[in-house]
Amino acid sequence: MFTVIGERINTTLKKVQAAVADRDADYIKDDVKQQTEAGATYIDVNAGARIGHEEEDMRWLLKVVQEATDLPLCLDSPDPAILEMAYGMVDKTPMINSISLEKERFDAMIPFLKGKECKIIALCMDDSGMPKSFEDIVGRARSIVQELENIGMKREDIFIDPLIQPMSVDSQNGVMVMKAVKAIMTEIEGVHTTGGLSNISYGLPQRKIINRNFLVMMMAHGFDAAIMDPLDRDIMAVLRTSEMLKGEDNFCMNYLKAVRAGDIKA
Ligand code: THG
Repeated sequence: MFTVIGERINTTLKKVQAAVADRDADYIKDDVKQQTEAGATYIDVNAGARIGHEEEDMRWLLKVVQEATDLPLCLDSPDPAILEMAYGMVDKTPMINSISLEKERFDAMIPFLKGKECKIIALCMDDSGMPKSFEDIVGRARSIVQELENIGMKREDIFIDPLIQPMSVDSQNGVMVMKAVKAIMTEIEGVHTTGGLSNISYGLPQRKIINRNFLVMMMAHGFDAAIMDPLDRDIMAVLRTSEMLKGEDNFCMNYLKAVRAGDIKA
């Protein structure tokens, strides 16, 4: 089954930022309930946008979000200290977003991860910056999987984020990441791939059309998890249809169920 990481509890979103600043728990809970209802697998929680408030905002959000859903959380911060605090506050085995090969971040995350029960998103980022080629992405994926397995993490708990970069920046960014996903999913058997889907459309008009088409193409290359908006009904319909077409929906049962529920409709 495809993993849907619901991206909406993120203080870069203006309404979420206002709700967090006002400690408006009802707004947050309503959004989380809608994402849960819409078929999210994890709820991403990112409190990074109010500079100087990340720790208190993250604490408050984790309490409120867990009151609204039984889903596990995806703890989203570049700061290892925030991730460690957040890990201690969750009831269900979380996904940690993220570790990378950047030395400072890597060295702080490894001792914390050792022996912990969790899923982990591993970014194909190192101290030289964003990947510039297919080879960069796949090489970094191999290194980080090796490092995580060395501390006892299971391959099936690792979600490689190849770092989806905008088409508006380079017209080869789409094929670069799709080819890399295919290589990672075939060469590193058992690992998962994920990433912020909407990065692909940044800077272009009609972003939702781009995001939907990109999701189909990524899934055809083996992409099996995405950080995305589960309240976009059309992208969820595209997702369920692609799963069915990939042979991952026995007797098209989930597809037919979604049609009957009115969730897939031309
Ligand atoms: N990889 C990993 N984690 C990530 C990202 C990634 N976490 C953060 C981000 N990228 C994914 N999360 C979001 C959350 C919300 C939106 C996009 C990505 C979003 N953006 C709208 C936009 O860009 O137009 C609206 C912005 C606004 O309203 O201000 O909704 O890549 N591992």
